[in-house]
Amino acid sequence: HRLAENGGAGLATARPSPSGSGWDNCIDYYIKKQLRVWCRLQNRQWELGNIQSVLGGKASVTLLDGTVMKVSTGELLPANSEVLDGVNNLVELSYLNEPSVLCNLQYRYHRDVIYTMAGPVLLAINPFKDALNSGNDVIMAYKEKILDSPHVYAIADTAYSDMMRDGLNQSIIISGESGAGKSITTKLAIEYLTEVGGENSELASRIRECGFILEAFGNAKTSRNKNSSRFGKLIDINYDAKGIIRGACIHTLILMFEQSRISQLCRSERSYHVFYQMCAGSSSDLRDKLNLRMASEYKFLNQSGCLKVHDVDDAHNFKKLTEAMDTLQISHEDQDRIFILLAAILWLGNIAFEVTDHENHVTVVIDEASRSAARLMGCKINDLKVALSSHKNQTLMLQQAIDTRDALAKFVYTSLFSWLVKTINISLEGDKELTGKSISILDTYGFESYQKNSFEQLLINYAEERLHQHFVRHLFKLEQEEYESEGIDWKQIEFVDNQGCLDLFEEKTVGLLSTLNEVSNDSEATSLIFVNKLKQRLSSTLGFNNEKEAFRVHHYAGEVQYESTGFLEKNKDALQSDTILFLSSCCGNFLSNESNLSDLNKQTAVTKFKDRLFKLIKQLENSKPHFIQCVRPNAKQLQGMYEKDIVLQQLRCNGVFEIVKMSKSRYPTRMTHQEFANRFCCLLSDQTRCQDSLSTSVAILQQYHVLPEMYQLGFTKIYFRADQVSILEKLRQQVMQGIYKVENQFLHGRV
Ligand code: AOV
Repeated sequence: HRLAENGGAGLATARPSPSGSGWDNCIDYYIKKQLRVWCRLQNRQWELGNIQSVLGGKASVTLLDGTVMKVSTGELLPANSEVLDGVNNLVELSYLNEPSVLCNLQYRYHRDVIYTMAGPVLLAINPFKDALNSGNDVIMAYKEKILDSPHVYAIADTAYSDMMRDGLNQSIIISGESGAGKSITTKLAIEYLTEVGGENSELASRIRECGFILEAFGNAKTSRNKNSSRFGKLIDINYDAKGIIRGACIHTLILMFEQSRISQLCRSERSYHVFYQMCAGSSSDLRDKLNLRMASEYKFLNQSGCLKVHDVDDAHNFKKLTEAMDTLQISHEDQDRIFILLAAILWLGNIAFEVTDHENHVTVVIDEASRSAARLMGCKINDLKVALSSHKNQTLMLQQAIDTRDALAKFVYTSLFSWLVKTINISLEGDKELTGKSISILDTYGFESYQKNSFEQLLINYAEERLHQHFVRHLFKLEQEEYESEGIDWKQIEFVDNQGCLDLFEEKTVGLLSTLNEVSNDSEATSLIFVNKLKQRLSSTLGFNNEKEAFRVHHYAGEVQYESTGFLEKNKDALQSDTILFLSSCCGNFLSNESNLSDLNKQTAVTKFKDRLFKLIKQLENSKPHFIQCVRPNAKQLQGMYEKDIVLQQLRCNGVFEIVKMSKSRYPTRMTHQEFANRFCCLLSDQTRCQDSLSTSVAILQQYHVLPEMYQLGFTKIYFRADQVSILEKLRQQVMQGIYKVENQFLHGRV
């Protein structure tokens, strides 16, 4: 019963390898055996080759295509042997240098294998073409363990099995840049988790369908992704003790900061999908009821010069949307109310103002737009006119009136979105009494860095920093701290900790967010005052660009420059009191009773956002995490194109190399002495059993010849290398089934 014949993780290969002193000790060996090396050429690209000879620090290398190059030995790195080409887990590579890792991923990618493990983390490289390896048959293959290669399904299966085995909540955290594939990956995870927890097929299909509704209202075409989520979401799927789905709940990091998309679009971007779907796909009845026009006739939609997305059929998607709403049991009456408000928003955008005096004071033009908006919102045209053109009995000036109109439209949309999430959650609630543990899936926004970055990007990237800290904490900090406290012999692995950047944001009085809040509270303040205050307080950590009133933050994923214009207004996020009064007078829709209108203006956008984020992180802390990192293989969203520099930059930022290094030397399975002894004492004969759990554990390990390098005994726990315990588990099963007999052994019903 000798265990660990697979060599285990972390064993050194027999061949000598270049170390700190360079190639001196082993170059002859590489020449003699004709082992492959990586050779960096003048264009900085790495190519495979064989060393022919070395003279005075210069090596002569034959590349694969037969060319011979002379390069300094400093430009050579050891390459893995051919048998390791395209391994499933990067941990299996003997050499973990950058060209080896990049090449392994590329080898797989070009064979349509988009998933690879980096230790415990799944890497998913966006194929930008139809997912080849998904669907019911593949799900079944993973469920029945016929397939076990890296896949989202495999991760979901592990989460589900861990939940069933340990009775603990689990989470699947999906990260990656914008457009890297997070939302598609989330869909696949949900597909799997609803399938394994089957039986309740009605609920399962609701959980799957609600994604489509949320996408319609929360996703838009951006310059990086034609279906970009503009909100973060956490979906909990709740199971009973038997593992059957009993309900689900969606938590959103709401759109409150991407409200600007309702009234202002960047060139070639679009507003939320649902507007275009409604304009393209409504029945003639509905069109009449809403006085609906084509998307091209609405200012909120036509200003960006982009109304259609290649390969997207908005009319067809409108049909899918209403079907999904039916599945979620959103009544036709409520559906109508939703479309009425959406149409009201579009007509609001077309409302024009007329300047009435030389001081630029305005009045609302009474035309089709204002009449339609008033009718759809259920108010008198005169009330709308007053709400949009005056404040505290003073007539507004043009820009103020436009701002008021846009704020109203944004508020209506945000309220609608919140109402929708609440309604969906009621439909997914299921059977609360039967609910035991849950698996939460987190789909975030993804780090964003554009030529011009604003308030929205600052909040998105702040959330990404928080989540990255969660990742770092679980994969590096907690584990290394535990080894230390358990007295395990362990060499610390260096990693980049982003705590410093988080402190920059979160510092109580002088941090970036508090400074923004402080300045926003001052009604006289300007963005220049804000940037100057940042200069006073944070000049050692931030960079500045005076021309653009901009500041630069050094994020874990790269440096981003934020232009501060509009920051204060967006943070105040305030509706004028007159607008609030007006909203409470609207009838026939659910705006007036939706939010507690009087509470609206008490908090800044930053404070609300941070609150939500902290709640979300707290929930994640309460679960066992499984991580998936999505990777964008090129910047052009093209299939088959693998740009090494772009991939490398993402792998570096996410600490993939350190994770693999850590996994090579870590002990993934751990049990307390007591747990181990109780579980496996059935493998000992009566004579060899001991009194205390530590001695029993040691007796088991010795009797079954577990190699000393395969485990370590800590003060309270035993730590194992990968796969060691599963071999003992198999034996234990055989004992339980009577296939294998331990000499003189009696079970005593103890196991
Ligand atoms: P994201 O969630 O990471 O972006 P998506 O999941 O929306 O990215 O993916 C972007 C696009 O890449 C999708 O619309 C698909 O065309 C394609 N894609 C991604 N993953 C796959 C896959 N596994 N199989 C096939 N195609 C895929 V953002 O929401 O912008 O952060 O805010």
